[in-house]
Amino acid sequence: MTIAGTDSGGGAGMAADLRTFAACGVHGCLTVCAVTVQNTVGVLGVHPIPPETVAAQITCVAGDIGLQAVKTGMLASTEIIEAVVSACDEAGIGADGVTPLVIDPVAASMHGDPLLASSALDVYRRELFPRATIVTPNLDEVRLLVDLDVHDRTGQHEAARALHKLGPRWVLVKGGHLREDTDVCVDILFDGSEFVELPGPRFVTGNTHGGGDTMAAAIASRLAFGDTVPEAVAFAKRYLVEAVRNSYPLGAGHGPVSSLWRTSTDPV
Ligand code: PXL
Repeated sequence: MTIAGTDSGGGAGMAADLRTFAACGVHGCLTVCAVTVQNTVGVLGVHPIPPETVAAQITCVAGDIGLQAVKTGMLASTEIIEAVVSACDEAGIGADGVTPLVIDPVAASMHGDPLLASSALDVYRRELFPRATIVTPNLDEVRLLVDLDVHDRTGQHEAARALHKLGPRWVLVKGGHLREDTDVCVDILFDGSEFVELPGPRFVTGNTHGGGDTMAAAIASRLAFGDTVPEAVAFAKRYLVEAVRNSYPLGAGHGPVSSLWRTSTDPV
């Protein structure tokens, strides 16, 4: 299940999650937290869903279909995060339950438009992080969450340690925003004791809209099949590299990564 927001431009958020689930062979369920009015140029409006409606979507699906893995994206507000936390606790979702929980701590769009109330950071850290199987921040989200400016690999390690202290079982500090790496993009996976480096090529493209969502959805997909966290993350890295390699222009702004690079357009 994805617990996230919609992007009317179809590039990021829940649309990217569901494409990724489909391409990874997973049936995706959805809990909508917010509707964004958005195109490739920017976010024109954000409309949160009532928190009780958010919780009800999780509860009714968990009680009928059952959930093998859950990922969160845009959660919008403190009240929605609290609703997600209590519905997840009730359904056994999260690191202490039976269902793995991937937290992609979405705070802003590529254009810097806010997708999370700044007052919600506290409840994110306090309530959501301790329940996470894995958190997958980019470097902008690292700055907001633990107040660290990361410029190099050592900084990525320091950020992973600081984030791990907030309670998630695993931390993935993504390196896409690291300017000192000109040819590579290195993500760092940390379980509280060992660092694993995941190197990949860096592509020169502005079409990376939805990249973070796609990576977290690919991790959740593999966790749903029973992969370990390092296996799921290694798969997701390979998956995202191809999605960025196959990204495409759209509209006047930032185009999306291709979460459907594995599927065929040949007629049946
Ligand atoms: O890529 C992060 C993201 C997540 N969810 C929604 C978004 C975005 C980025 O724009 O719009 C709804």
